[in-house]
Amino acid sequence: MTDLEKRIKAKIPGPDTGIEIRRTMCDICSPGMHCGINAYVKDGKVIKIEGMDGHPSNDGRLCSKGLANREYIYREDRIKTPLKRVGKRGEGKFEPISWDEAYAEIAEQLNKCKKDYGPESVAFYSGYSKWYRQILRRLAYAFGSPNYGCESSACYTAAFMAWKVAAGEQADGDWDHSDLFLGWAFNPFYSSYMQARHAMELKEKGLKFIIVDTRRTPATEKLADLFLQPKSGTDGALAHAIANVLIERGWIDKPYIDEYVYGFEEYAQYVKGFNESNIEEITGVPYAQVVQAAEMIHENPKMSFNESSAPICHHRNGLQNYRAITALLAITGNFDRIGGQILTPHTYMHVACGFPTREEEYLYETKPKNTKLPIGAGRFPLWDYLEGEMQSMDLSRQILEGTPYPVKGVFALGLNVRMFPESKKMFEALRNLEFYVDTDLFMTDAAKYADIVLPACSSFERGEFKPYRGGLAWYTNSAIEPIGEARSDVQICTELARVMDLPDESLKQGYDYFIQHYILDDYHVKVEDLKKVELPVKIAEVTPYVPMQDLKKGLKTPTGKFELKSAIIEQHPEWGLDALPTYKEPLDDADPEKYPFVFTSGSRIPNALHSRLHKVPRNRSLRPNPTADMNALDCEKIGVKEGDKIEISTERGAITVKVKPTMTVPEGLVNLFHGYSEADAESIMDENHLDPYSGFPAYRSTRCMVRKKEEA
Ligand SMILES: Nc1nc2c(c(=O)[nH]1)N[C@H]1C(S)=C(S)[C@@H](COP(=O)(O)OP(=O)(O)OC[C@H]3O[C@@H](n4cnc5c(=O)[nH]c(N)nc54)[C@H](O)[C@@H]3O)O[C@H]1N2
Ligand SMILES: Nc1nc2c(c(=O)[nH]1)N[C@H]1C(S)=C(S)[C@@H](COP(=O)(O)OP(=O)(O)OC[C@H]3O[C@@H](n4cnc5c(=O)[nH]c(N)nc54)[C@H](O)[C@@H]3O)O[C@H]1N2
Ligand SMILES: [Mo]
Repeated sequence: MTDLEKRIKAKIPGPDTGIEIRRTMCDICSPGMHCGINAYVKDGKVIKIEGMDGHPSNDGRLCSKGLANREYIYREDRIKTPLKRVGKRGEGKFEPISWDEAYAEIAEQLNKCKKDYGPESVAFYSGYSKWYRQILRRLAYAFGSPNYGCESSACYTAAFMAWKVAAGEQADGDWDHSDLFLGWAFNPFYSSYMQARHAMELKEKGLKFIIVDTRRTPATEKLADLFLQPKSGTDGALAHAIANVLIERGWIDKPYIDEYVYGFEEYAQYVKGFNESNIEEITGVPYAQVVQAAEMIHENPKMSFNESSAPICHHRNGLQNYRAITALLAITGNFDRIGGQILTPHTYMHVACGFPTREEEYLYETKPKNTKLPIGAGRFPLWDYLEGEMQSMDLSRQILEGTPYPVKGVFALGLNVRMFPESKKMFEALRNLEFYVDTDLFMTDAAKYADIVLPACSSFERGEFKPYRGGLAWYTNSAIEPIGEARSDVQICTELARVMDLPDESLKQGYDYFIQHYILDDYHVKVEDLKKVELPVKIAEVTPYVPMQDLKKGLKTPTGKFELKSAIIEQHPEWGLDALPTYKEPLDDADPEKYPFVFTSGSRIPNALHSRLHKVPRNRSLRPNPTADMNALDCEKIGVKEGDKIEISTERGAITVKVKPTMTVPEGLVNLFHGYSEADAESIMDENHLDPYSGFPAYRSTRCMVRKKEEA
């Protein structure tokens, strides 16, 4: 080997080796992360990746998902050209067409839906990807449809709504200054490793932890000073019982409550119902531990709480349970105080970057007026009142039933059918559409139902504006040319807006126009200049936090106070919702004799992200089969050992997976990750097992039966 060959083999960058380091970003998980990546590129191909040193998210590190990027972007089933369906829906038979043909067909068919049934008959949907959402929303509104909606119908928004009900805005934990961290459904070792590191550092410095989880996890083992293990979806009752002890013993901040909290007397009366006589039966948590939690809260006055964008709210009583937990902060005076929970207006994509933007203006200024209500608004009035977008959990029902009005077209970016409970209903709905476009990197089962499939490019093949906490901003550049004819989602939406000549000049100007004029103008930063910086740069000073300022000024709630009793709900008795954070039983109404186990699905695993990485060989090899965790004693009872197959059945259907006997889940619980096409957790859930407050699906609490599946 020559010296040069050796250098190429070692992937050493330089003009002689032809290897260049380009800076890009991992877009596989959520906007709260988005780690920096050095992509080593040779001859237009990424040959190596590593975490970017000095990047505010990851500073040189990458997780098992981030490290998958190279295999992910080069997955064999990447869609390379626009496609037109030639077979039956779902069959997967397509022929390539040009972009011009695709746009022309989409324009014609969407306009036909509009003409025949009205603009609201077309829904604009986005799956988990987020970076283009402002543009997709504008596209929907420019078309005249109120039906913009997304995966956030099942993620984060319910927690956001709980905060809006209580405090008018989202509040984040100031855990750097807390004495006690209430890690309620807190699994950062698997769901966000940077938070796990941070938690471990704070633990070293003396921060105390209460961890509340249905399972044993690294957090319960490494962080918890007290571990409470409630039954799925009983969190509200548990929080009320803790509150009751705090109130009975006078361990609350009465002057603070008198001044800044609304509805305390009624709330205090209500939580009396959760006590020594019933709490263990409802939640499975011994009363002594409830008292211990209250004692810890009393002894460690500054307390904050994690955000929890998913598990607390993935129950039919989820939003109320979330409110019950936030109430603990209010009664102990830990809202709008140092070391407690602090209002953090989310300045961009719900991430608190520390600088105000005009994102909201861009999102809502063109929302059509005098149209029909968005999908789901009638069924989930609080959702509609607070969010005003489509509650996507009602989409398949409305397509199939046509009430209150017909929905005949769907324009989707990254639709995953296996995100919708009773997923076969969504497949059926897609089959019944008059026109359906899906845009994805891969030929998914959802894409196979589409009339037109468009190829989207990955974060390596395009640029993206990206702010980070601390007033930082970044704009990535593409590291490689798009694979095949793939285009970026924002390019697709804006080109379509131009082809259709929709009445929105800002939208037609494109993504950079939005970033420049609505996000950066106030900071005198130019998009072109931002594109030239290597690492995120500070564009704005973050205003220092002033304790109690928001409370003194008055919160954005009807009473201006922290509302234990929601004035919004009180003012709308016709909604049939409770103004107090009342507790209701989470499980569905199936016969407990016939379905003695509880099926919970979703708890994050390190190597997978929803449906995205199950087909990436390296990640798949870490967990080759969809596998359900069951308590070892339960396994003994039903006569299965590690690797045996079990059938999990509910009133909606059955799936077969391998079993993993473990002590991490309690007796009675069956835990399975989701997103697998061959073992679709959603297929055995009920599409109507939803939270009436938020519309969120109860992914984590369905009664089920389990039996050994004999090999055929
Ligand atoms: N059982 C169960 N189900 C759950 C959950 C649970 O806990 N349990 N969690 C819920 C939560 S919190 C969430 S956030 C959702 C996840 O929501 P999903 O939308 O199901 O998420 P993904 O499977 O990651 O991605 C959807 C699609 O987007 C495609 N995609 C990726 N990048 C791009 C892109 O840049 N452009 C386009 N157009 N497409 C792209 C992917 O290939 C994929 O097909 O799942 C929910 N589903
Ligand atoms: N590796 C990986 N990371 C991810 C994702 C992924 O798919 N894979 N998804 C991303 C997304 S979209 C989201 S929303 C976040 C979610 O991030 P997390 O909220 O951390 O997600 P989970 O691990 O599902 O749930 C956290 C913990 O809640 C527990 N839990 C489940 N049900 C209950 C309950 O009823 N009560 C209580 N008290 N605890 C319960 C689970 O056992 C789990 O340990 O993760 C993000 N990060
Ligand atoms: Mo999520």
